[in-house]
Amino acid sequence: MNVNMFQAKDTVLQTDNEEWVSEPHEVEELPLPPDFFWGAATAAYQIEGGASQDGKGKSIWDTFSHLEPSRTNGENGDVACDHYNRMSEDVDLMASYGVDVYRLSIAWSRVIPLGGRNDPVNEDGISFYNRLIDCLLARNIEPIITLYHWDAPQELYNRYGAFLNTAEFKADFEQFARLCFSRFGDRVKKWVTYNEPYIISIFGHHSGVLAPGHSAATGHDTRTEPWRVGHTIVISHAAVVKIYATEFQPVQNGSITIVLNGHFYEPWDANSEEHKSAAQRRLEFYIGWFADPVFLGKDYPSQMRARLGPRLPEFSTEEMRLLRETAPINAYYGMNHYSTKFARALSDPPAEDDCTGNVEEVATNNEGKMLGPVSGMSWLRVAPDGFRKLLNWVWDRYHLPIVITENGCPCPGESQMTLEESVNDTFRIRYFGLYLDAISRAIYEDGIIVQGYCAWSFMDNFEWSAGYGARYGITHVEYDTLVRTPKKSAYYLKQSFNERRKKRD
Ligand code: GBH
Repeated sequence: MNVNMFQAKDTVLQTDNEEWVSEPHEVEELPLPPDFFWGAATAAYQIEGGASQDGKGKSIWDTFSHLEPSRTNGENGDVACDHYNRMSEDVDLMASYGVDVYRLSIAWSRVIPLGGRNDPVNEDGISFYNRLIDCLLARNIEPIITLYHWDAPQELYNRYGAFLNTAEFKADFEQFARLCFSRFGDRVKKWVTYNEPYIISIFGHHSGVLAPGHSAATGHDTRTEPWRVGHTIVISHAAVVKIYATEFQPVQNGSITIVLNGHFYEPWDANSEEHKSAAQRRLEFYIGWFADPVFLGKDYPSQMRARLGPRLPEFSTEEMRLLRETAPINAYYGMNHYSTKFARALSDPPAEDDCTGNVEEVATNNEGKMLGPVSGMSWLRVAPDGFRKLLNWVWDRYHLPIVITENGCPCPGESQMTLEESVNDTFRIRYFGLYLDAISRAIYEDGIIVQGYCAWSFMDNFEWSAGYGARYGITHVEYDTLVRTPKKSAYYLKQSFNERRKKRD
């Protein structure tokens, strides 16, 4: 196998020379529907900066990124891309890429500094998002707004443990959502409640890699915390969907849903029933955990009930009714997807705080093969076939239109590159091309409805625990000067979407 097939001749990319399970094909620029929309995504804490500007309160990321010793590579989002002060320049730039949509998130503690339902509203924070929304609409870019992309007001953890107290958190989240719908909903028609509940629950309250950093090592109960957090997310999502549907949708006519992330899982041994069912179980523990209650109005997957027992909260009769009532209101399945892994069944008994269904995630299969070329992140391999299989898995189980709300990668070695090297991002172009071809195949060969696509990310930004080294942007950001420079992939996406959509005119 020729590993250089994935490398551009004009750049030096460090990919490994392992053997891959299925070779990524050449990009074919396959068609997409004429009304397919595309854009780019960001999250408030990763780009805004202005950490305490104009009355913003502290979020758990302000706390977490200032811990000693650092858990974020010695870096923080105090300034980030300074988008808070460079917003209109950024919107001009995205307009020059020809995007249809821009997916952003609202920093809760910017609009309600303390976060609670009886706490004061910060009008300066409201006015920032008003200006941003108006700026987008003036350039014909539709905002897709996520209410919660990981930055809970610190005060809510101080008061009652935030997600760990379902009733209190639900009431505060409802009020925050109401504020956003009532102030912005005249112009914002696409709402997302939560970004990636799995990550909030597991990475925030089990491994502790992300804020608030709860783990066994910090004395937290990792047997139960993630499942309580997940429960709070499911219930408060449904409650906010109901509020939107009853109080706002009739007049504002927008839509609402949730965004779930997930890798696809191939069995570690493709010929073994044990490992095949481990792959299926891993998908249920990752995606079904949230998607079954939210989109089907059903209990958590039965595999989870069987394996987690009393660690997994029960839905009350009333909660079940709320889930059944709100499930059909969700407008589409919001999918964040980056890569595929192998799932390997572990031997029983599982660890007492197991959260995977006793499945190990590995990068190599039983024959020593890898999934595909590695990007700038070791976990993120180029595996467009896995993406197509995940689209099929989600479609078969939930029968909902899908919007890709995040997809992208850093180029191999990009964290060490000069500006000139970084903007010549042929690896990323190839990744986008192959993943867009996979969407085309899913639509035209598998009969799946996919409506739109957001690249992650509009610009390089603060990549959480990895700090500023991991560059996912289609725009390069020089952090010393905060100068933005478009990468080639930005123009590739512009041209590729134009051409792909013409093919079906
Ligand atoms: C998304 O999370 C986020 O929404 C976005 O803010 C972020 O910048 C972007 O992806 C890029 O990371 O333990 O092997 O799964 C994606 C979820 C969680 C995926 C952490 C990678 C670590 C490797 N990510 N995970 S692994």
